[in-house]
Amino acid sequence: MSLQIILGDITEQEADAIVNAANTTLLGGGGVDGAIHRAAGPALLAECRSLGGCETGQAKITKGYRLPAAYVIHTPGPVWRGGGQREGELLASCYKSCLDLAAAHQCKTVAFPSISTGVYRFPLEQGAAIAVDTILAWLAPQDDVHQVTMVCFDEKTKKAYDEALANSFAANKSKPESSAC
Ligand code: AR6
Repeated sequence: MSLQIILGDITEQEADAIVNAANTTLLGGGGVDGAIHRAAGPALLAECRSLGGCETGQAKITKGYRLPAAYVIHTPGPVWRGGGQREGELLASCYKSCLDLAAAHQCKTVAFPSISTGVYRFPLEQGAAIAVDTILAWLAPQDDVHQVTMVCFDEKTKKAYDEALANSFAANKSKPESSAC
């Protein structure tokens, strides 16, 4: 079981499942959502149309079509509205819902983008800490998913996730087996 943080493009990841930072319509958009739909091809949108949208903090799964990944797990993250609208709780729910769905589909490798920290303006450092803590807490008691990768699209995002992971290690020195980098 491990969490790794890399710089890269999620559409190129050869994971069992990649996660899409979607919106509640699940009908595509810009950012990583647009990149995933472009790389997967039009059959992905056709399947998404059949799903009836998705609530913020929840997740739905489709096939990966032309992507190297077998599945795409779509999750609408919260739009940042100052922090008083349960944004942190909803962001944690996105990561947990995706991992639960991945495990239910026997996915052993899962790649995430940095959910909500782009167009949805969730503060990067805070979003990274929530992502890392939620993923490590999920990985700790079970081995359904062996490898989780955070795919950061730029250096600034990677630095924030590297720091969040280092902070998590520092806070959990007594539990060194809980993760690896
Ligand atoms: N691979 C990995 N990460 C990427 C890629 C890529 N190919 N492209 C962008 N990112 P955003 P959000 C990073 O805005 O904030 C869409 O229109 C990006 O640099 O894609 O959750 C949806 O339809 C940033 O770090 O997602 C929604 O309407 C991160 O992915 C809305 O945007 C997330 O940025 C969702 O906003």
